[in-house]
Amino acid sequence: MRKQARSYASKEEVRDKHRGGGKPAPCLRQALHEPGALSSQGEEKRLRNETWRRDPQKRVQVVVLGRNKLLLAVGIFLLAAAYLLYVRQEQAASVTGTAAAGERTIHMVTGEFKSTLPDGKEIEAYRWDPGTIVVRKGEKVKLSITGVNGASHPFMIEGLGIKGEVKKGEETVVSFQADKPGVYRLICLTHPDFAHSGPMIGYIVVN
Ligand SMILES: [Cu+2]
Repeated sequence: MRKQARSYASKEEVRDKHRGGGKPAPCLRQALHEPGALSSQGEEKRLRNETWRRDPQKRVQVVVLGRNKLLLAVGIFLLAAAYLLYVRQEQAASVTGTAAAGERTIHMVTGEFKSTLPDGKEIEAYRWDPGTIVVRKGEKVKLSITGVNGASHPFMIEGLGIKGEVKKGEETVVSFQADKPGVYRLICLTHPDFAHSGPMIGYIVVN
């Protein structure tokens, strides 16, 4: 009997299991009825929606970043192009300057050589620097001379009928056009030779 009863009881247990009276498997419970499972599904949906909603913003951000970088790149490119253009124009200007087209400016300064002899005597010579310039026949030349050494240098350019004066710290500009080839002397009237702290003579070679 005890064996039968035990057997019956075990049958009941089996029937209960078949009716679904027992606790359902955790995985099934989770999938169908567990609020946690639903909320996790909802969470997933919500996250997905949020991602979709956020995505266009991200795309906009990416586009904005891309546009900024593009503008930066374009800006850098334009700056580089402008610089190259400027350099090329400068080079072209200096080339045409030597090609006798337009007026060419030549810069010059007044300089001074100074030395002390063994007996303590000081000697000096004022100079035009550069001492020699070369121009073409018929070329329009603008000679700009700035006074560095010496208070005053009154000068003349032989054969061109030009006279002027260069003072310390000041710029003197003379324009000329030599139609005859030759060597024209730029002479400081105060320092024309060694006896007068010179020779402060420059040479304008016209080819
Ligand atoms: Cu002089």
